Amino acid sequence: MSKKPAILLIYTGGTIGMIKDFSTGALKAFNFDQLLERIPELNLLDCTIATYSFETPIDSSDMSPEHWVSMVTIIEKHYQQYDGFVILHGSDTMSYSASALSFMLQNLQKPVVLTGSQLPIGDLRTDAKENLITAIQVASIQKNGKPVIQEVCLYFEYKLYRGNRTTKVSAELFNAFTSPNVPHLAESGVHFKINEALLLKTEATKELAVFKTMDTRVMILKLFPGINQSMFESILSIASLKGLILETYGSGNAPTETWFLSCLNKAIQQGLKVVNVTQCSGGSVNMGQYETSTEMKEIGVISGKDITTEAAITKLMFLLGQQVDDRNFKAVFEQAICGEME
Ligand code: ASN
Repeated sequence: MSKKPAILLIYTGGTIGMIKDFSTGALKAFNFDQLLERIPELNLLDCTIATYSFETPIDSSDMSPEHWVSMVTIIEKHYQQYDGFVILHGSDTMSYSASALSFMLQNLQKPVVLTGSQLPIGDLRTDAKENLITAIQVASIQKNGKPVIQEVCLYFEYKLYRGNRTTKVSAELFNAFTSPNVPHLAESGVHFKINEALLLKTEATKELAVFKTMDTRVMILKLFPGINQSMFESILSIASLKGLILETYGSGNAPTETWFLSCLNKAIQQGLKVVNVTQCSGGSVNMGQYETSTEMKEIGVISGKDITTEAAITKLMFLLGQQVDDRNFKAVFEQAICGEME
C-alpha cells in the first residue's frame, strides 16, 4: 500500500485563524494545536497533516521580508519530510508573499500553497473551510509518487492560481483574487480540473535553492495626471533608494515633459533601477509602442512586461538582494524566473 502524502500546514495568521469569543463577541486567534478538533473534516482527507504555527500570528498587513525568511526557513528545514506545504495567510498581502516565496524558493519540486479566507473559520458562513480543505487536497495531489504541483500557488474560492501572478481585487467578495495575465492553474467544482500544460516543472536532478536576502531599499510610485516635479525629484533622490517600481499608464506610458525624463535619466545614470509596470489590471508594458514611452526605453528603464506590481516589487527586492551586477540587472529582471512574467 502506498504511503499517504504528508502535508505541513504553516499558520501565519490572518482572518482564517480567528474564532469568535462567545463571551465577548470579539475575534481572536484560535489555538492551532486544536485544529483537527475544530475542523474534524480534516481527518477525512487522504493525507497526514502536521501543523506549525508562527509564535505570534499576524494580520497580514504586518507582513515583512523577515516573515518571508521565516516561512522559507521552515520549508527548507522540513523539505525532505513532507510532500507538500500549505501556508495559512491573511488575504491582504497574500499576493506579495506568494510572489516573494516564488523567488526565494527555487527549483521547487513540491507544492507550496497559500490560502486564507475572507471570514473567520468559526463563522457560520465562512469560506475558510473550503479554502483550507481544498488547499490541502491540492498539496496532496500526486502522480507516479511525485507531486503534480511544483510551484508556489495561491488557492482561493475554487481556483488555484500561480502565486506570483495574483492580485487581491476585492475586500468584500469571497472571490477576492484574480490572475489577470495568466489563466488559473486549476478549478474546483464537482471535479478538480487541472490545466497541466500551464504547470511549472523542475528537472528532477535540481536541488531546492533557498534565498534569504531581500533588499528593501525600494519604492513603488504610481503616476497620476498632475504629478509634480519637486515631489518626483525628491523621491528619486532619496540617497538609499536602490530600486523603483514606476506604475505607468496603459502599455507603459508616462509624461513626455523634459523635467520628468531628465530626472529619471539622472537617477538611472546614478545607478537607480527603474522598472516600468502598468497601472492597468491586465496587459503588458511595451515601451516604444507610443511616443510617450519611447524615451524611457532609450534611457534604460527596465520593462516589467506583464508582471503584477506585487511580483515586481518582490523581484526587485530579490535581485537587489542577490547583488546582480549593474551591467546585467536589466536583462536579468526582464527574464522570467518562475513564471512571473511573459
Ligand atoms: N486583514 C486580514 C489579513 O490580511 C484580512 C484577511 O485575512 N481576510 O490578515
